[in-house]
Amino acid sequence: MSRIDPNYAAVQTLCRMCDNHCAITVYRDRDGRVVDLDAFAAHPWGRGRICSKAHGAVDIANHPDRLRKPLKKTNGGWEVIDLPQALDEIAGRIRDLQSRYGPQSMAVWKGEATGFNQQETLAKRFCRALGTPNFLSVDSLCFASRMMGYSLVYGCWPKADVVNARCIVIWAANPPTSHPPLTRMIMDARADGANLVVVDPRLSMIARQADVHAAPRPGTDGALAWGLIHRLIESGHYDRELIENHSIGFDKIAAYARAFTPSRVEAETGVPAAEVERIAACMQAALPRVAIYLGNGIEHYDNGLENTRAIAYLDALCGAFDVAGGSLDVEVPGERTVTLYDELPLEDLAPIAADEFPVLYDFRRERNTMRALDDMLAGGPNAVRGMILTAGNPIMTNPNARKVERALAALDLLVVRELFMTRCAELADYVLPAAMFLERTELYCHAQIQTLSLCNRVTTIAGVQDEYRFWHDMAHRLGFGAHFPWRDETEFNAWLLEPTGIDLEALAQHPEGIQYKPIGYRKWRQRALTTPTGKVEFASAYLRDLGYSEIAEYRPPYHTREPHPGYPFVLIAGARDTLTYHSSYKRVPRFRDARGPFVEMHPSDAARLGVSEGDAVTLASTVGSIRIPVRVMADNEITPGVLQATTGWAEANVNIVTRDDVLDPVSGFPMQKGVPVRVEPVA
Ligand SMILES: Nc1nc2c(c(=O)[nH]1)N[C@H]1C(S)=C(S)[C@@H](COP(=O)(O)OP(=O)(O)OC[C@H]3O[C@@H](n4cnc5c(=O)[nH]c(N)nc54)[C@H](O)[C@@H]3O)O[C@H]1N2
Ligand SMILES: Nc1nc2c(c(=O)[nH]1)N[C@H]1C(S)=C(S)[C@@H](COP(=O)(O)OP(=O)(O)OC[C@H]3O[C@@H](n4cnc5c(=O)[nH]c(N)nc54)[C@H](O)[C@@H]3O)O[C@H]1N2
Ligand code: SF4
Ligand SMILES: [Mo]
Repeated sequence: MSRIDPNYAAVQTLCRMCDNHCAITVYRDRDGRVVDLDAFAAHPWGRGRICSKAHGAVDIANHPDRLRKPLKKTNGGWEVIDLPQALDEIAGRIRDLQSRYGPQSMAVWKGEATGFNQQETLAKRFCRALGTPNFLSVDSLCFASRMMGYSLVYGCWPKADVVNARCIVIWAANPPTSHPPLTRMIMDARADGANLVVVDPRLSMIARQADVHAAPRPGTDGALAWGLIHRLIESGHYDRELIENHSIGFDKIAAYARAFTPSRVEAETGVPAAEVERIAACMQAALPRVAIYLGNGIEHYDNGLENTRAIAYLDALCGAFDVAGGSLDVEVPGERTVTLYDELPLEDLAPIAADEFPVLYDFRRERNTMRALDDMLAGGPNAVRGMILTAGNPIMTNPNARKVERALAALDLLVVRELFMTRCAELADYVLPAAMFLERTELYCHAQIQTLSLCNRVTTIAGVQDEYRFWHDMAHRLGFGAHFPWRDETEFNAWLLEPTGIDLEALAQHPEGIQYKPIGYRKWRQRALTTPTGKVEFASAYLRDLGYSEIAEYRPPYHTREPHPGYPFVLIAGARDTLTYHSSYKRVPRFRDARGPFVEMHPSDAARLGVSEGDAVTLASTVGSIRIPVRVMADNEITPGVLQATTGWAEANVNIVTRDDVLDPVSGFPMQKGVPVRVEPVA
């Protein structure tokens, strides 16, 4: 076994094969080659367990297809060039574009693969210094809608304290596939007697474990939330101290909720009235220890933000906000901010991004990717003509993939930083090999346990740059090197840490992480929240002034609201699977061979269409169609008329079918779920 062989060095770090960051020990041989990894039990996150995806990191580190040299497109083919020359040429072309078309003609796009923390803020810093409002990212599809929905109410996105809960509500999420560490917490709390409620139109893995599983029609969750708000208020069980002294707009939601009787909720969502009562009873019996965890399944509907806001109200009504076993307003370590928003406000640039989706701009200082892609195709004064893309593969993951492809092809300059030659990389003018997580060092905060850890560089590939080094080298070539003065990641990390009172040496000595602050509760008693009024905002004057509704009024989702003749099915695309990760890792044979694309279908729909397990069907929406094999589910696993399809497979890219022409009016999130589609058997 490698792990006990004295020839191998063991390095403690965190796994970033997904965003859970479980602690791992990585083994490397004398040549610096990664040979194996296993769980690092001393770290409180992960607690000695890792999932099967983690091992794929070894395959990726050594993969024969890894990009190792910069490539330049010449006459439709690829030429290998030196890194300094590639960076010089790219800098020259950026300068040229910006002098001809203005600073906003450049964009930076950051995908999910480097996370939402340090690497994202570095990319934002570079973008600011470049003088463009066109920072684009996966935040237009992931997490930001939930973060904004909760933050509008609480000034923060509280973390469900599942371990200490008496009632756990898993809403639009399936942790056994997406968040294995959370699943273990749920199971421990269940063993201690906590009840589990799951809200999901499918009988997901977690729904199989539930005491109550409510299966609403896709995108109707807001109505269910309002039904629960109605029951909690009517029963008088809500937390009076929090509501009377620290909230605003309670009367307005109490009045609005009255219409959401259990029978009205049943009519809207399909969840039987008695089940609505059971969920409310489960929550009431556990007050205030009700932990609601809301997943990504809520976000991809055109009413996702308001549905989130309605669900967010429940924390406060349960008295669970910032209470053990409820939802925690976690504290941050207080590291330095990287984004340059204060130093370079660039007020004149804000209108482009802020006029489209002001809430996204206010919270994230970024532009909606769907609108930016439209501009790339249309040209015009705000058009993006050059882009650096890192850690993402939007042709596979943004909606209306054919259009994404056309938009990227229309650019004058596309630079892609990648591990592999992806669909997006194929369209680039320059492809730069990027470091994977085992080839970087960065800080990571497990906010839930308020613990800071150091992710260590385990290995290096000659000539392959980490994210910091790339932004640094580009900034120095473009004349704003003063914003990237640190020689390398380690110097940068030391600067980040300075105000926290924890230094790099201490972190290096504590691979199990350092808790920077003990968890505190009910902090709203001592200090104002960061909402505009400092209180829990059931009603938001900020949203009202922007022309949105003050409280989270329920609006049915597109597929029940708008007629769509010829498209009788409703498609949910992208429920996670244990062995796949978006479009990443498809090159790892042990994952690819175990899986493949499919669309889940109710047996009655399969019978009506005359298709059986494994048969190919055409799946079509108003924007595009694909061929994909059918998986016939059991009678109770999915609702008739609803389909669920895998994402990330080039041979059946479901995002060719999902739609970018219907966006949530507040968050700007696209319709990647709840898409009206038609299905036809392939002869
Ligand atoms: N193995 C693996 N893990 C991952 C990822 C991965 O690709 N693979 N991706 C990571 C990323 S980036 C993310 S954002 C997270 C997402 O992780 P989660 O938030 O847990 O999302 P999913 O696992 O997709 O589960 C969403 C569930 O929502 C349900 N759903 C769909 N529509 C609705 C609806 O209208 N209402 C309700 N109530 N439920 C609905 C789906 O059926 C599905 O079971 O996972 C992360 N973890
Ligand atoms: N229909 C539908 N579409 C969806 C979703 C859905 O539920 N349904 N989910 C959406 C969500 S939540 C998300 S987060 C997005 C994800 O969308 P993307 O961010 O586009 O994610 P990936 O497809 O994983 O692409 C990541 C790319 O980064 C590369 N990469 C891996 N590690 C590194 C690294 O360390 N550095 C660099 N520079 N590159 C690296 C990988 O090779 C891969 O090509 O997909 C979204 N798309
Ligand atoms: S859940 Fe699995 S892939 Fe994700 S960080 Fe943990 S071990 Fe790695
Ligand atoms: Mo995501």
